[in-house]
Amino acid sequence: MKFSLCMLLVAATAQAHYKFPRMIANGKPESADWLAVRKTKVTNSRDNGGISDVNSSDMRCFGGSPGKAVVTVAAGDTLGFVASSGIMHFGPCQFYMARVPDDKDINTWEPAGNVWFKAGSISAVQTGGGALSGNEATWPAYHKTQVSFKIPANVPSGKYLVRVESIALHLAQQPGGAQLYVACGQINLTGGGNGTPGPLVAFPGAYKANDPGLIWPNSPPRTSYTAPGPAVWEG
Ligand SMILES: *[C@@H]1O[C@H](CO)[C@@H](O)[C@H](O)[C@H]1NC(C)=O
Ligand SMILES: *[C@@H]1O[C@H](CO)[C@@H](O)[C@H](O)[C@H]1NC(C)=O
Ligand SMILES: [Cu+2]
Repeated sequence: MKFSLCMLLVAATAQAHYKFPRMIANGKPESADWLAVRKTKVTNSRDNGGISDVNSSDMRCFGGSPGKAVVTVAAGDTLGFVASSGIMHFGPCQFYMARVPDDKDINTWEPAGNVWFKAGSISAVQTGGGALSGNEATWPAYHKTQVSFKIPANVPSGKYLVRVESIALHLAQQPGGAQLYVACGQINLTGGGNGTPGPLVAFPGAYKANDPGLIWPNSPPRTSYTAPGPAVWEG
């Protein structure tokens, strides 16, 4: 009896998680899952689970089999990701980009070291002062089935990995309680500018388990929130 109840809870929890298997470029979602988005490890691509150890190398691309395609997108355009089954937990959703060296294969290049700049962030919105809550008004990404950002126009043309990250805060009352849902899309950026994006950070490395942006106390409720990581590079 106890055993079957536990199994039911596990099943119910698993359904509440999610993944990001397709990009949306030029207004159109890709035709199938895990083409230009590197397939995440089975705990995410099959079981919809997140990452709870921010020191793990999973923080780069969540494992990530080699990619199979590249989407072409122009600087200044909007790039999105499909969240299959929807973003079922509240928290911020952020986008990082890493330039793939010209002489490396975009399908297999490992984005280790300080290679990532933050290109977008959908964070908490203060709706009229007072406490923030775990609802859709505070968290614009919550319950969405797709999320997007505008690629800064000044990013130089070239091959990039685009890392989408949704941080689930519902169990983040203690360090290690936040769940991170991550995936890496592969793009060929055209029409770029001559900016120098930064600051560049590493995954793992950019986040600590006790970062205030990875903690969500129940009481007293927070009145402000800053997502973890560096500022968005505006170009
Ligand atoms: C994660 O890495 C940091 C920095 O190296 C270290 O201080 C911390 O103890 C590590 N945390 C875990 C849970 O391994
Ligand atoms: C990216 O686009 C440029 C310009 O059209 C092209 O020369 C290059 O082959 C493309 N690279 C990839 C990886 O698709
Ligand atoms: Cu969940």
